[in-house]
Amino acid sequence: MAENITVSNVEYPGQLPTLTVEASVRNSRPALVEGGILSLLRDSTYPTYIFGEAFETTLSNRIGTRIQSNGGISTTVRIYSVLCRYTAMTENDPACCSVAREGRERDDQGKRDAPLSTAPATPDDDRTSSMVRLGGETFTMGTDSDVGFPQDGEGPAREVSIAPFYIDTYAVTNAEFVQFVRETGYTTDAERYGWSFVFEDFIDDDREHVVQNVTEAPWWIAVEGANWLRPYGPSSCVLDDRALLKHPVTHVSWNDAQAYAEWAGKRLPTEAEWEYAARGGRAGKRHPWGDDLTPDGEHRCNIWQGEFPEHNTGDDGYLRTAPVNAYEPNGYGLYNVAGNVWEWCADWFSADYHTTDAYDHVDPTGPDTGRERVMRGGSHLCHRSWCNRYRVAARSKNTPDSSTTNIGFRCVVDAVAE
Ligand SMILES: [Ca+2]
Ligand SMILES: [Ca+2]
Repeated sequence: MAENITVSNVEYPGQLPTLTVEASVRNSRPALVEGGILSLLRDSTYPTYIFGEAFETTLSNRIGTRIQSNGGISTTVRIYSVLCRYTAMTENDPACCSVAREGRERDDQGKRDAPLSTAPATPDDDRTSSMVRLGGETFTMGTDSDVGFPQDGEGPAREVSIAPFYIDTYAVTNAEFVQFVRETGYTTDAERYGWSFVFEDFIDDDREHVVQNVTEAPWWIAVEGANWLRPYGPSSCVLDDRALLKHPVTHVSWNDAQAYAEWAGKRLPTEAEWEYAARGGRAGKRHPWGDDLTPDGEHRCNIWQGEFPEHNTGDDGYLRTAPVNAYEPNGYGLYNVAGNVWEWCADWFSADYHTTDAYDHVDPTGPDTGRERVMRGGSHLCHRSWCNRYRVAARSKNTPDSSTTNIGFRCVVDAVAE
């Protein structure tokens, strides 16, 4: 167990801040630790019962982490990067949707390609056990309605053809992400940076971990130690509440979602695939189930009721995330495409690329480069009065290494043509 930690020699030679830490460990022999800026987690606070013996082994191999210890001492030092700046989105990018991390960009930032194909799946493929086969037709993407945000590029409505594919019935859950991390030892961006954005009402009692508030969007708080496993701060844990395992994973960046998809033999949906699937066959409708937000007074998705951001009445049954199978599915059998969590798409975001000659109306994949990736569907923090982006044509975006309380994802695989 590391004790008496001394931090010195803070340097920035590469994409991650590097510092040297000397930690005296329980048996008094020194261990030298180098890596990203760190915080230390002890065995007693980390759920080693989930990761078992593999945890320490995996730990020392994590990217950006180098642990040298004398005499084979195995410490449970976990290295985080915490000195990062961030800014809220500008007025044109309402920060109610999410908020962007602006840290020291990693070498791969903005350069990682989104795989646009997978090994095609047949109906008996293991990957498709909880997926729906769709596509092979043309649909109307986007909207000409003035209800939305023309500056987001919601329009014009246009005909788009989609090849056959399978899409996850549900968003990826905490339970599935636990399995991914257990098998791969993957470290999320939030863990590398050492913090993530938590909606203010959700922060656990321990306020000492608040790093900074976002002036333009004070309901977003950067919380040290918040990540997919600890969604409300260091004293919360998705493993403490069995019910949470069936909720969508959150605090996952686009990079993290991409890594998960790769591991699962899947990929992130293109924005066109996502919208086609989300519409559930209901052409031109505002929501996946129709134009009325609450048909017959019934809530069909998990968003925000009441005054944002002061008071959420939770009329729809959930103040935070809902289980991935909550509410009625859409016409294609997909759950919670609208609301609950934003869902990352493969495409770079552009408000007008789809209006240019370069845009391909057959399986469009978005511009070749960009700064932010597309998110679709809105989240449990969306409110009618504020940004109304839980509509099926609505679009939003965030930088590929950003993570928050309200962003998750679902995956797709290519389908063998019938
Ligand atoms: Ca709700
Ligand atoms: Ca959703």
